[in-house]
Amino acid sequence: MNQPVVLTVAGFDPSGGAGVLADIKTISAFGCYGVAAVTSLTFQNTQRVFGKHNQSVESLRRQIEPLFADFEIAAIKTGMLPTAEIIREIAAIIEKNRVPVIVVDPVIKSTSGFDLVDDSAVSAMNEALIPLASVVTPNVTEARRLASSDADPPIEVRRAAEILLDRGARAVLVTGGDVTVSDGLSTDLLLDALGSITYSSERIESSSTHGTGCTLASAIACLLTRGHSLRAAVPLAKQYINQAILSAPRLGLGQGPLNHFPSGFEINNE
Ligand code: PXL
Repeated sequence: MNQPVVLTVAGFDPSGGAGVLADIKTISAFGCYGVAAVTSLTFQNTQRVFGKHNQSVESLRRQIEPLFADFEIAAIKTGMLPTAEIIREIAAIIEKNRVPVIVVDPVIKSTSGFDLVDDSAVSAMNEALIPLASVVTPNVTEARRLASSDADPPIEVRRAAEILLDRGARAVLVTGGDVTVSDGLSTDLLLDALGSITYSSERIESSSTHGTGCTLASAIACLLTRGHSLRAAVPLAKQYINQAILSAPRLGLGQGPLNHFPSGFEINNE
């Protein structure tokens, strides 16, 4: 069986809802082989984030170099990259190793509002990593934060996506529901060189949404390595997330984890 190797470079969430554990479960669900490098050890449960202990650039390099020496890495998915130095290191690794698929999930805050990255990470993300991305997957808040300064009035989501595309990303997928103002629908906006397309599905009210961003980005990375176009991958990944929310195990007292192995979700692994 041909199993593409997908590397996630992200934070460690001990409760398993987000970060590398969510990524590895998703990568496994999509029939790929997951390897991981941890950028930060976070201290959290489903209710809140209590803190974090970032890895050094050297620790990150020493996690990743042996993987490139050993495997053909088909895709990299990045998540929580807590410092400018770490972002620049990952960018250098990507430039050196020519990985075909780069999915950048520009994590900034946890759902509960904890700052997962330094302020300096935002400009490093814009300058060093977004130009290398096959696709960037910010939510609406992250898209606005990356594309504009806090001092400015909030910019339109589409404008934010255009700015990120202009910085050199091959595509931008803004997630998070309020791209169009229509009740009961969750709408994502994809912008690439061909133009824009929106994907709407019924919004699911659920408290089991921990790690949906990590999971979506990992699912897209796997589908791209399987030869799907981005425009085909996005609705498939969204369908997977919806199934994962609807069949979530209702664990924990806060924002609970997804079910990363929903039954009835068939992935056509060409
Ligand atoms: O979903 C954002 C996110 C990403 N990565 C890690 C996290 C979180 C949210 O808590 O902990 C490690």
